[in-house]
Amino acid sequence: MVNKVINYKARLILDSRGFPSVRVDLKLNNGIVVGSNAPSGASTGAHEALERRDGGSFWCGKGVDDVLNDLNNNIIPEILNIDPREQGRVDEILLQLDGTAQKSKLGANCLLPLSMAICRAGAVIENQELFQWISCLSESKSSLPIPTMNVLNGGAHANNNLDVQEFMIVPWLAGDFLNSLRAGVEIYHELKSTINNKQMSTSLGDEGGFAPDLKSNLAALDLLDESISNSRYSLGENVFLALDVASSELFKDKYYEWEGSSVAFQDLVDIYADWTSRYPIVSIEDGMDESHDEAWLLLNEILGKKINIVGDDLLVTQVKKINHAIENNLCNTLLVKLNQVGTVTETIDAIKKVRLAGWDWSVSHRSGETEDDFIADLAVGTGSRFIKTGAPARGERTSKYNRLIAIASDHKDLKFKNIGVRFR
Ligand code: 2PG
Ligand code: MG
Repeated sequence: MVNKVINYKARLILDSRGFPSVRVDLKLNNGIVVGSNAPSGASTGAHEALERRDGGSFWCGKGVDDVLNDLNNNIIPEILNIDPREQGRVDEILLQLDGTAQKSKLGANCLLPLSMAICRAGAVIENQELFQWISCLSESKSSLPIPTMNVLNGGAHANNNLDVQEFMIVPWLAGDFLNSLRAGVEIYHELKSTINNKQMSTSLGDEGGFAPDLKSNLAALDLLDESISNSRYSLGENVFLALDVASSELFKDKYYEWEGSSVAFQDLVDIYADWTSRYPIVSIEDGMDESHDEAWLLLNEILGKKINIVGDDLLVTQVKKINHAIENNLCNTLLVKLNQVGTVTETIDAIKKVRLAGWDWSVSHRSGETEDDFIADLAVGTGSRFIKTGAPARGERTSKYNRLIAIASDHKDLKFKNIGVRFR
């Protein structure tokens, strides 16, 4: 029997911020329906694949009617006769139909949900779980990623006074994903009590972490330290910390707007070095602006031996940018976001590139998410060391953790990633 898509529908859905997004459902000739959703970023990189929106006044300008029309009438019909297991061929056709460097013609929010739905279809036809199929496509060994849970939100994801966008806890109980997840959840609730006891706000930011006003960025690390001390876990032993500064948002006229003053990149490196000497920080993401190579080089030289220097806006999950960073020694870890590049094949190419260079990578959600749990399988199937998918709260975040829980409980043979000796 020839495997193919016999029916389809692209439709509007809402994302976690209440804005329109795109879902693509595909019906296969075995009767099974698969579907996937596009996520949406807020602190986006200048070079990432673009989202296409209708503009105008409906849906606050963020409507996706043009995308849906294109998918339903022009794009999905183009790939109907291809076996969905030919992911590379489908994605190549999508790239040709778009034909632009930044997916500006069709939009990443048009290409990606279709590309992901095709990947799900391939898994169904192969009678495999999605992560197993992704492991075949990426020629990787599957494993369970270490959760990096964003429990304090700032920057563009909250309306508090923290410059740093994400303060993450990294629970790691040797050898066991499920125990580590439990530790992260317990600490999240301990943090809520600690904040409550100080009579500060426990309102949440976009990724489900708390968003209180604090007197400095360092005070956020101290608050995590205090909450972890109140829990049964120990910082530096079975729980670590990670940051996403998202500093492109802070960069103005060659300086960084930091706690009310303009700070030079050398001083910012000193601040990070000081923090990493006080606290067991395993990674700093986007510590410098996406265009500031000189600053990245210094940061990577000073701290790259000790911790993961993660490129998000810097690399935008694109091989060209990754090559530049490898050649110029700008960082040592890739943050993987499917919609920064637009198709599953290009995302896997980016992972293969950094794997060859001996880097780590971390599969990531976006701040605007949906209940689609695709990235959980992407993290497992590519053997990602980390996954970044927000706080263990709110449905669009927990959908990923819940998928990981299902994979971990059903596949006891999967190894939990090692945090790496240099952090311990
Ligand atoms: C980031 C992400 C996800 P956004 O900066 O890493 O946490 O945020 O989706 O807003 O770019
Ligand atoms: Mg980031």
